Amino acid sequence: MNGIKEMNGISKHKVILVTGGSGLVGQAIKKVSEEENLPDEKWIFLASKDADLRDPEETRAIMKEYKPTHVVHLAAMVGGLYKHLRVNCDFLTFNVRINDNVLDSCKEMGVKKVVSCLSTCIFPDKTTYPIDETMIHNGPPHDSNFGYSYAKRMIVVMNRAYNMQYGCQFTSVIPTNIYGPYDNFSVEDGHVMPGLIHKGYLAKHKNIPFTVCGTGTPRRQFIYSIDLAKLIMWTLREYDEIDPIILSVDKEDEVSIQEIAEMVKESFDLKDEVQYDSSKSDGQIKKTASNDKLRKYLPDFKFTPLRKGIKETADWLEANYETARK
Ligand code: NAP
Ligand code: GFB
Repeated sequence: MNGIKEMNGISKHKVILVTGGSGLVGQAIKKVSEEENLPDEKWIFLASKDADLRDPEETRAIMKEYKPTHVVHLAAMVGGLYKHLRVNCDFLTFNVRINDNVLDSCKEMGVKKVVSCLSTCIFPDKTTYPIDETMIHNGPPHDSNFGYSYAKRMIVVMNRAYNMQYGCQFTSVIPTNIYGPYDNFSVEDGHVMPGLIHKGYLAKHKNIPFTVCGTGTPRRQFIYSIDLAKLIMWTLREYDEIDPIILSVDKEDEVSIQEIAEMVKESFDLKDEVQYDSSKSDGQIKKTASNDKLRKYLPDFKFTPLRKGIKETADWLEANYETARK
């Protein structure tokens, strides 16, 4: 880290600061950037212990410490449907503060480019499908995660305002549901994929019945964290628009929760039937997103097949169970 600080002062290297660098997406970018090992890019990965970005002073201090030329802004209060239903207001207020502090500090520090991370759950709930980038503000988001959604929608507004008044090159990406190594595998607080993979692990190793929450009928698009890392890095290097871009698998690759439950069952070689607890909420029924804009830029990008990504993530959890977030 010290070497990076010194180099920033005297060289033309890009110094790329990743907020939320200890999480699912941050760790995937770390892996890809280490494999690429480009000589003109220095990557710094922050965790919340380095700075609580809800605090303006801590945010300013960490920016001054590293003097990034570029920022990938991932840090956020993140969680699955059932956590959103419990603490919707925290999702709104924490994320509004984090985003305001990060973008304000980036403007103050003259950061050349910022890529912030949104989510396809921010789109209107009552809509036509597939959803595209132009539809963000066309109606209220789903009730279950309205706090998080409005906080994230404001990034789009802020990016535009910072560009209009100050000429800042602040943009954003909109990924679908993400999964992969280093996820939060908490059954109570996490997203569906890490939740089901953890439950698959518990069924295999502790004989606890493999139970899916809800009916299994809602549909989702899933992107593997390593694929998303590559696309975010492309966005940082090549994408020049201020308006957001959806980073998603094709709409034909949308699957039901039941289908992913069966793939998880297969990964752990479970024999018993999957149980469904239909007393639990299904949340949003679907949020099918279009990747047409992405395909215009990168027509040949190959996404990791879902079965392969699930197996790799399940194997990662088996190998790292003691230290994994859960
Ligand atoms: P994650 O694994 O939960 O990681 C969250 C990251 O944010 C961690 O590095 C965490 O630090 C950091 N963080 C949280 N609160 C912070 C605070 N107050 N100050 C500083 N850092 C803080 O999340 P992820 O899944 O990688 O998500 C990355 C981005 O993608 C987020 O913006 C999220 O909204 C978006 N996204 C996620 C999904 C998904 O399915 N996971 C889907 C669409 C969009 P610690 O590790 O120290 O806690
Ligand atoms: O990933 P998830 O929690 O959030 O998925 P969303 C919720 C869907 O998976 C619901 C079903 O249909 C649940 O009934 N499900 C089945 C489970 N079993 C489980 C389980 O064990 N855990 C969980 N969590 N769900 C999120 C937003 O929406 O999308 C976030 O709330 C975020 O803000 C994320 O943006 C990408 O896909 O519904």
